[in-house]
Amino acid sequence: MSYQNLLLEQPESGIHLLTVNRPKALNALNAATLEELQRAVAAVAADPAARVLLVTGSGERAFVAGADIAEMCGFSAAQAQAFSERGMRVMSALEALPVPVIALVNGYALGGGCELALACDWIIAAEGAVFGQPEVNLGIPPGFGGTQRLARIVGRARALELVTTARQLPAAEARAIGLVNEVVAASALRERGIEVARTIACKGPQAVRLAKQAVHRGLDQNLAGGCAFETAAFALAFATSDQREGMHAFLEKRVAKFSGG
Ligand code: DAK
Repeated sequence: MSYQNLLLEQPESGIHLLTVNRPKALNALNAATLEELQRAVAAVAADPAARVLLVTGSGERAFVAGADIAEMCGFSAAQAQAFSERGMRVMSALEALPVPVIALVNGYALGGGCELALACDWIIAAEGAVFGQPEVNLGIPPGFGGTQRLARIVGRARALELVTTARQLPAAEARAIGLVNEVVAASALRERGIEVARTIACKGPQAVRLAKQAVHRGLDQNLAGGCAFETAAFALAFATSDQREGMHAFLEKRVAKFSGG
């Protein structure tokens, strides 16, 4: 599958690395890039051997500096709606991937770029990364789920401050408010992402998928509903060969060899 604005690689077995690659526009998301992102996410979803997806931006300055302002500038309301719907579909598809998705934020993650990172399961940031929802500077509100996901992650008051003031946060502050899990040197970002992905890739693949699904399903409903889903996921794991392998390996004091079955 060929892409003009993305790179989709597999640095190691089961580990996919998606790079938004429009460095001249600081990796801004135009409609063509969103369409390619949709295809790339679908390709990862269709790979039964996938274990983790890492998402980053090319170059040293930006993860993604937002939706493409030059393209959006002349939109009619109908075009804006279609663009927002396309972006929303991409973010939802990313979030719904069965495998963990980790954003490696290497620079500016602004507007649609911050929203792309928020749609990933968690964020590892380079020391110089900058986060923000500056849309109100342009006379628009966020349009790819930023008002919703940001509030769920950092809480109502912080999200409201960020989306109404357009204040940009350095990586250390983003970590302090729970937007970012970990901050590393820029030179170590890719390797740290692969290291975390490797840790996940050697666990029981079905168990990882079920655990991810349970967390997401639970956050969309009340505690009782979430716990009911967790019970079903737990029971389902006992129909897998990986559960038997994992438990026998523990009892036999050896490393488990998971097959994904
Ligand atoms: N779109 C298009 N081009 C961009 C861009 C963007 N978001 N960000 C940067 N660029 C381009 C610049 O125009 C410049 O291009 P040339 O002039 O070289 O051709 C090149 O990237 C380098 O940028 P700068 O020269 O500005 O670099 P600086 O280091 O001086 O500044 C910056 C870096 C990231 C602080 C600055 O570029 C900046 O403020 N960029 C815009 C950031 C921003 O406002 N992002 C939010 C975009 S709005 C919706 C759907 C979606 C959305 C909202 C609603 N609906 C339809 C409802 C989402 C909106 C957004 O994401």
